Order: sequence, then structure tokens, then C-alpha cells
Amino acid sequence: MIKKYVFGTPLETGAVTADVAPEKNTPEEVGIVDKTDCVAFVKELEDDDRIYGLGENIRGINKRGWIYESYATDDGIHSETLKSIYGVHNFIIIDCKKPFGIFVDAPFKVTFDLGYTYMDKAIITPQGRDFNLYIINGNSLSDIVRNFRKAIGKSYLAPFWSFGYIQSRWGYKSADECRQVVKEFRDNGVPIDGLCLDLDYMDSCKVFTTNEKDFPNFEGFVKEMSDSNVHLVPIIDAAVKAEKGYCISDEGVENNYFCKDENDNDYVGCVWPGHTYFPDYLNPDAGKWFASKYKYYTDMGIDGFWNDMNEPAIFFSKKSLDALKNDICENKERDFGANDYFALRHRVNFLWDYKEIYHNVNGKKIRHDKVHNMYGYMMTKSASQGLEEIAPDRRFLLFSRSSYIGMHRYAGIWTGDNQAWWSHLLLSLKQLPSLNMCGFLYIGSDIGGFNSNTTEDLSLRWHALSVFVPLMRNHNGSDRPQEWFRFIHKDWFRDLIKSRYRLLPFIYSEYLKAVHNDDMMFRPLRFVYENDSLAAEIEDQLMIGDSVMIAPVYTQNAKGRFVYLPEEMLMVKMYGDEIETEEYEKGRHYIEVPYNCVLFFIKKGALIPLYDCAMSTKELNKNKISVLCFSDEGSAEYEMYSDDGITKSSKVKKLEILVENKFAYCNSNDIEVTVLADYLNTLF
Ligand code: MIG
Repeated sequence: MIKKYVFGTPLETGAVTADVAPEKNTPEEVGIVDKTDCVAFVKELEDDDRIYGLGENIRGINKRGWIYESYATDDGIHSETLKSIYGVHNFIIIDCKKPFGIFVDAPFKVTFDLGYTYMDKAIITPQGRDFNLYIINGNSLSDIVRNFRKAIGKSYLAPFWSFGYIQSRWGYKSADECRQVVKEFRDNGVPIDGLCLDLDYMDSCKVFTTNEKDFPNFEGFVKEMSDSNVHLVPIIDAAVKAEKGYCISDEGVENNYFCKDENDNDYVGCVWPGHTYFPDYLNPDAGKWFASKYKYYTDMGIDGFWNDMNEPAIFFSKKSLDALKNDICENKERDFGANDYFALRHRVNFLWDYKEIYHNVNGKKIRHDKVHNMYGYMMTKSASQGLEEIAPDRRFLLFSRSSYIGMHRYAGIWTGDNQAWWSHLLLSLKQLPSLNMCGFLYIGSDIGGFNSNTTEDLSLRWHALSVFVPLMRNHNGSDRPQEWFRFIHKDWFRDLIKSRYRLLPFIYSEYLKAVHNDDMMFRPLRFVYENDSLAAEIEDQLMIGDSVMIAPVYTQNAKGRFVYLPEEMLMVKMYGDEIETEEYEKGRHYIEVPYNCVLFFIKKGALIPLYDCAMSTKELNKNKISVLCFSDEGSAEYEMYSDDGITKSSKVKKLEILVENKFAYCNSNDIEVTVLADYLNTLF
């Protein structure tokens, strides 16, 4: 099912955990072109062939027609012309006559020219000679994904509380401001489980410190929040402020834990704290050391973190900026023409070079660009291992901005600095199945958009989609604060967030199924309706598990949207406590979707378990479930996965929920299930 081809002497990335013996021949599925300093793989494409995968990347669910470069990049625009993004996920499926998957396990740049140079060719070029190539086969698209996922190991298991609503903003300047935000939720009956802390909670952006002035008695603050069922989630930046007397900086320098320059001096760049060192996460001792520092926060009761700036993001290197300053001074007397101006602008934008940085990998000095894509992965892997040492069986919330396949075993991701654009709402939907293919299941985008100012309607529609997304986090850094209480229709936002909590038994169950069965939680319609040529072209609807389809609105001023139903389904409109349903035939329908509505469709014979809403995940009554079903001749069923949501070793309970003749049954006595009474007549 999976074949491995070794080229040169690859560095072990740890992406693949299965023991796969290397093949002796070259792969049959792709042609090989040998070039001077690299090889390229070529696959001729028929008109109807499609390409899926590439994880977090931009553009379509079908990736055909663009050129992508796998090279972890901090770019806050994410426009259509972008080729690289924060995460590097080199797995694609070519959906041709005999579909197959390709995984290029290379920590350096890899180019995926998927019908860009030639519309009828996919050309994959790893920019180096030492890497592993895997070809994955299977009986169907989903089967190929499962076979790949089995080879890369089980996905990260997030704690149940992290499926609650998380509020965030780069701009909470003090504990009091945070308290005020939480108070708005509690006072208005809007559920919340987490609050992210951005840079300001630290002392001068120094990792593993706290800002005593604005966040006094930090430990007390953590406790106070946790007493009201809110988990504080601090940001951890990858780079360390270079400052004598700051223990993290001193320890790193003393033990050679930081990346070096070509002369073996500690490399100095600049990020938020000013001059910074970059921990050498590829050196296991350095990774272990950095990770052990998370204890500073866990001792205070923190159980969630987000790792940022780990591509790594660098504003400038000291060396490049000094050189620029000198050049400008030397040219003081000269008049600059247009070309000089543009040259200068270009230089200012690129005041660092990854080729100036060196790692110590097993005692060998390796230049950063050759292992670039592993930096955020290794930071987060060590963090996860450090947290495991602190509390071996405890599930922590951990999500990272940069990533590589393999990191999916240790943490989730968020999709970085998107824009408050309608196109990015749609992009966030498209990223879901592609990320699932690569093992990333605990995922989410910044709801409302991170950069540029959002609008109330965009934020509402984004919430409506994110009701189904594991990481449901409203985060931004633009001028316009975008918590729901900043807008006019607070009650609409409340309906949406309450719907999330009601749907949690379903959402969490689908997440657990995907984790434990190496499956995708979100699938393109093509993966489920393989013989339906219309379904194959749908880029704005997704299947969740086996029984549900979602179709969010992503157009401004639209009162609804057209939805393609590949079969007869039950339409559900959920408004927090209120629910409306209606049966629809297979085909295309215009559906009105009010702003406070979560729209989804249930397949015949399926049912959805619901909780009664509560103000946090902790307060949910998990022993009481009501079901919404689309009965097929009087019956419907659902296999619900659950666990304790806290420990890694928790056994998964698989409950059979069954509806027959309007009565609901569950094979666990602890759980009381009922059919939602109001819908009995319409549904049977
Ligand atoms: O250069 O910490 O993607 O979520 O709010 C910006 C500030 C640094 C980038 C992250 C974003 C975060 C922001 N960070």
C-alpha cells in the first residue's frame, strides 16, 4: 500500500513512523527527470484528473492549476499569488484513472508545479538530492488517505475543553482587560472555555516571563479564570530575547543551544523582543531544554499553549541591517533614482537570509535552508515531549503556526494571519479536508479574519462555519476589535456559539473517529460520492464524517445560497435552542440562511446527537443527549465516540444510538437519550 523510494542520503524527519522497506526500482506511477542538482517527478494529466492535498496551502480543494513551493513562510496576506505558507505538507493525491498518493519527505524546498507550467503535467521538484519519496495506493481516495495516515502515525488528541469557544485578540493589554472580556461572555449567557494571551502578557516579549505590571499575581489570575471555567492559553514565541541577565538567554548561550552563524557565533536576528537568538530545536538537547521551561506556566495551572513565529519569522538579521545602514551612509551624497529606490525597498524587505543560520544536527553543522521546514515542527514536538514529562497522561492544548507532516502527532495548528476577507472565509473551508489528509485534525482559522478590519456579517458567517471546526477561535490583530459583543446583533452571535455547544457530542465524536481510525473528519464531496461528476466539482461544501454535509454562506449580503445535494437529505437550521428542519430531494436548491443560523444536512437513516447548551464544556450534562434524526422507514442510527477528554490513555467509548419507532435507545445505561420532541412528526 505504501512504497518508499530513497534518493541520496536523506535526513530523518520522523514524518513516517511505519517501518517501510525501500524499493529497489524507481516508481512506476511517475516519470523521473534527472537534473544536475535535483530530480523531478512528472505525471501527465488527463483533462478530468484532479489533485488533492498540500494541507494548509491556499487556492482550491482541487489543487490543480497552480505552482506551490513548500517552504515555511510567514506571509500575512495569503493572496492567490502566494506559493508558500506557514505549514509544509507535501502529500498529494492525483485523482486520475488509478488514483495514488505521493509524499515527498524533504525538509528543504519542494516545488509542486501542478499544471501551472503545462496544464497537462504535474511536476514535483525537491530542490535537493537527499530525500524520501513515498507512493501510496488504495481502493478509493479515502482509502489512500487512510493508508498514508497509518504510515505517519496517530494524530494529536486535544482535550475536550479545547472544543469550547476560545476568544483571543492581539491587544489584551492587561489582566483587567481580559477579565472584562470574560465578564461580557458570562453576563450575556454566551459560552466560553478559553482565552488566548498574546505578546502583552510577557515581560518585554521575553518567553517564560510574565508582565508583573499589567498582569500582577499571574498565578492568581490563572486560578481565578480557571475557577470560572476559562483556560488561559499563552503564546510562546520561537525566538529568545538576546539579553545578558535573562536566564533563558544566558542558559542558551552557555550551553550552545542557539543557532549559529557561519563563524560559530550565536546568530542574532530581530523579532518582537528586539535582538533575538533562535533555539536550535533540531538539536535534541536544545529542544529538551526549551521545552522544560513550559513548566514555568504549567506550575501556575496553565494547560494550553500556542507556538508562534516558528517558521522562523525574522524581521531582520543584525548583520544585514548593519550592512544596509552603512551603505546608506556611504551613499548619503548621491541622488537616488527610481531603480535605486526600488532596489532599496527590496533590500529593506529582505533583511535576513536563512542561509546565514546553522544548526547542530547530531553533531553535524547543517545550514538552515536545508532543514528549514522542520523548525516549527521540532519546536512543537519538543514542547509536546516536555509537557509529557511534566504530566505524562495529561492532554494539553497545543497548537502551532508552522508545521510539517509528523507534527500532527504532537499538536494542532491554526492557519495563521488570514485577512478579514470573504474569500478567506471560503479558503478556511477548503483548508479543512486538505489538512485532514495530512494528519492535522485539531485545526482552525482566525474567525473573523486576523488582518484588516472585519464586518459584523463576515464575522457572523465565519462563526457559522466554525461551529463545526475543532479549534473555534476568534482572533485578530487589526484596529477593529471583533469580539461578538462589539457588534449590534449580540443575540445572533449567541445563537451561533450556543449551537456549537449543542453540537459538541457530534463534533467531538467525529474528531475522535478521525483520530482513532486514521480518517478525515472533513471530506470533499468527491471522496464520498465517487460516481457523481457534479459532486466532484463542489468546492464550497464538505462532508463531515458519514452522515452530515455542511454548506456555509461566504458571500457578503447574500441571504442564502445554492446547495447541491448529492442525495435526498434532511436540511437542519439551528439557531441555538431553536431548530427547523425540512426534507430536500437530490439536486440543486436555493436555501435561505439567516445570520444566526447554522445550516447542515443529514443523510437518510442518520442521526445527530445533541447536548443541552451550557456556559462551558465543564458544565455540560454529558449524560443527557437528544437526537435529531432523518429516519429511514422509522429508524436511524449513529455510532458516537466519546472519552474522558482529559487523559491520553482514556478508553474510547463507542456508543450505539438508535431510533426506532420514535424512541431513542443507547447501549449505555448512563446516558439518557430522547428524540427531540418537537420534530417527531416532521421527521417520521
Ligand atoms: O508578527 O503575537 O500569527 O496570531 O497575534 C505577528 C502577535 C506575531 C503572529 C500570529 C498572530 C499573533 C501575532 N503574531
